Amino acid sequence: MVDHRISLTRYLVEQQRVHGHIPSELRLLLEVVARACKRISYAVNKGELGDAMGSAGSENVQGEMQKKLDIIANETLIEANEWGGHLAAMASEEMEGIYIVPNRYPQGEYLLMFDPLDGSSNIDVNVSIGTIFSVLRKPEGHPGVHDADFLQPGNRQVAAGYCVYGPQTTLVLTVGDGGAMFTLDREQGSFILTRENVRTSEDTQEFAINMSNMRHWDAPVRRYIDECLAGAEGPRGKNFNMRWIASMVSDVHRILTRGGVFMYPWDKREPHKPGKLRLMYEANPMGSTPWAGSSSRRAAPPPTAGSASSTSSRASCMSA
Ligand code: FBP
Repeated sequence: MVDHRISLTRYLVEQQRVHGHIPSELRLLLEVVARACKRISYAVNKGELGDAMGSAGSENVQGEMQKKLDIIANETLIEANEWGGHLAAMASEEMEGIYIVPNRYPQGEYLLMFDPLDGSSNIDVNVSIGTIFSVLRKPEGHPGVHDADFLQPGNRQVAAGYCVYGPQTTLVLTVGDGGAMFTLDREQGSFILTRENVRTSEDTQEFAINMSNMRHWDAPVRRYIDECLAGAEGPRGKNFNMRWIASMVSDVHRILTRGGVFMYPWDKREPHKPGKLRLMYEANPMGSTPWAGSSSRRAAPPPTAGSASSTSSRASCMSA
């Protein structure tokens, strides 16, 4: 029986050949990232049977205790992507500095940033977690690759996405023309297209924020949530529900699927810190996936050396 389902490979080939959205090098890079996510999905799915649960006994650059799976996921992405010739370097939530592709491999023109396993606090309790990734072009005009090459504004991303490891393994990505969702067919071992031209619904009845931090919030955030909690009798004239999975990748996937607002605002607990979530491999890729419809970005020339922009943000908020 002919399988008319569209695989990730076929979808990307059509994005390249039919729509001219992506060059072949980027297509091949995205296929390698997807393969790495598939391997991470198998490791996560094994749970206690895979000797990958629990703490790794080490801290990452943010001072967070690393889980064994954080390190496994990080190494899986590095090993899968370093030899293909698509990348110049990588940056990860689990690594202190950038990882420059070793000279024994061909140097590519792209930069890959990732949060290997987002929602780490949920790893040991069988709640959905995921991998988040963002792709930039390496600035032209200077040899080698430097930290500053990664510091580009979010609208310079040439591709972005995430993979949720939950009841299903779902890969969501954009190459600049709307988002597409793929579900992992475990029997076949391939990602199959399940939703295309994904757009988030305009309206919402749900907000996602860690309410236990309310006493530390700034007044505008407090007022917005108070208005939602006031429900139909309040200024917004409708009832809202609250959801908080504490895995941003899963909260944002829900919002992409049925609308909502996700917030992890700055708060007074650490006033010097701009917020908990990282701009380059959490906020930028998750903020871009649903809305990447504009054609302008594809025409943008590769950035030149020194075109870095600031990366600090005060409040992370993604909404319908
Ligand atoms: P990491 O797990 O990658 O460190 O990400 C941060 C995160 O887990 C987000 O996924 C989630 O939204 C948030 O922290 C949960 O924070 P809190 O535990 O304060 O609710």
